[in-house]
Amino acid sequence: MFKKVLIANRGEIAVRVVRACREMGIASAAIYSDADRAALHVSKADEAYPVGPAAARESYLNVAKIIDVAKRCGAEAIHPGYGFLSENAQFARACAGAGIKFIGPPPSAMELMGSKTRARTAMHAAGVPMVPGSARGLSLAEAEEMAAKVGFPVMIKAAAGGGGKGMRLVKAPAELKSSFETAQSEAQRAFNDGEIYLEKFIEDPRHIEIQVLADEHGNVVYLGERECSVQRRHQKVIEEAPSAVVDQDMRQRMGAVAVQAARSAGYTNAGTIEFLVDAQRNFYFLEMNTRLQVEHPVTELVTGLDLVQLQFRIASGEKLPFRQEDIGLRGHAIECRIYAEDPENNFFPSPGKITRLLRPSGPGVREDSGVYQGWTVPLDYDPMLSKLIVHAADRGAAIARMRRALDEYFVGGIKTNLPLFRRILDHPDFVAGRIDTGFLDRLLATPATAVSGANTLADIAAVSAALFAATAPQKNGQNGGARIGVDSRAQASTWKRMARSEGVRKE
Ligand code: MV4
Repeated sequence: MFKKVLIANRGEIAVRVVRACREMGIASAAIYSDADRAALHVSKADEAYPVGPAAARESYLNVAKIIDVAKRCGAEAIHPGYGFLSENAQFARACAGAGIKFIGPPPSAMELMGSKTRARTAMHAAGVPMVPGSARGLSLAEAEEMAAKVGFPVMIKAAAGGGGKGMRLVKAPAELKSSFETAQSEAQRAFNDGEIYLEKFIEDPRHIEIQVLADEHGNVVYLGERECSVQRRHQKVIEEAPSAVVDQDMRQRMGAVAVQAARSAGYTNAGTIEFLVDAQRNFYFLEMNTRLQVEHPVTELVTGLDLVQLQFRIASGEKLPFRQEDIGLRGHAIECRIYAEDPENNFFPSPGKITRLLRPSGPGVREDSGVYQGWTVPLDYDPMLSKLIVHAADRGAAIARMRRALDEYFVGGIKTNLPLFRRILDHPDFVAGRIDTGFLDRLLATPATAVSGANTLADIAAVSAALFAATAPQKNGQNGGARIGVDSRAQASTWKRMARSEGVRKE
């Protein structure tokens, strides 16, 4: 096993990787930009090294600097987290060149999956089900021919894109030429690669992905699926495992396909195969993510495995410590991504100082956070603050547990998307598992109806009292915990409860 690992990331994922290091007796080295001197991951790691200015390009994306730090501090391996350099094959090559193990797949597999057309060709050859369309880049004339063959509507996509970048829906033949030309020039500008391919459009699909693990001895397993359909602008908002539409038979078929995809790509370490699932529950390969993903904890909770520890074991040359038949799924897990953004103002980022932080805990609650009370969230990076993850016996119990945990969660000083989650978790379609990639846009298109009893003078008084309670210094010998006048609403908010106990104290 490695003695020291450098973590080339920040925020909650850097903290998550430090925790795995600590449990495995591996020394952890953090890096930080000028904006992150006081960041949580810096204080959690055993060592921390500055890598440059706030701008990611000059710090967290500075390949030469990061490799230099790793060499100087004696790290034998680099964990890239997600985002930043995690899917950069050149970085993985540079690590290898410096004699440092990159904790992830071989650069060749990263490059294959980085080109959507190369990936489609390879996956098609491996027998992976595909949305009907082209495997390679097309000229306009070829695109017109292909569109006529698969039928409208179609989607044109940039080969170098992914995650929704460089995509266009084309509803009718008359629109194809201009859409193709704009998509091509956009892709050329954004990715320096104008290659375009075409697929039949799947209407309101679900996004369901399969987690795989592959060791360096040819063993590959799948760890079930994650349902990731609740998203906005290609940013996932809630993920869960298992999916309400995947039964044991479908899981086994998707898993076998994912394992075959990973094998044929020469894949090692942790990876994810994304699928589009249509209304008839047909599944189609979308892309492969060649990194540990944000939403890995839901898989950890239902499998009981530690994916980051397994990444370290795989990267150090160990064999997978289990076989497919040893993997079981237990209960249901849901994750909410807590962002510093304002749902009232088009989800505009809302960085700033966290003046008050009350975190949820208790049975079945996990919070993977990158922040602390008193810290100022910088505006230079993705504004995700933490991930709130719950685990319970079944989906209904997990939803109830998440509502309870959200009630316990309070972030003061900045706007967060916490109020959005209550709306989602109360929505009849979400509760029934009727979710697809259009769910959240549809929910956001309907104005937030006032919760019964909200916005009254009493509520304003309650909120004021809660803010007082949250910021006033605690008096000795007072717990403020007297409980009278139990609310008929099963889920009284933290604010209301605090306001009530505050009222009791003053009487
Ligand atoms: C599609 C599609 C429908 N039909 N392809 C969006 C992200 C990018 N990786 C692929 N995406 C889509 N591709 C065909 N042929 C619908 C989407 C899509 C989507 C996919 C996954 C998760 C969220 C999404 C939101 C809108 C559109």
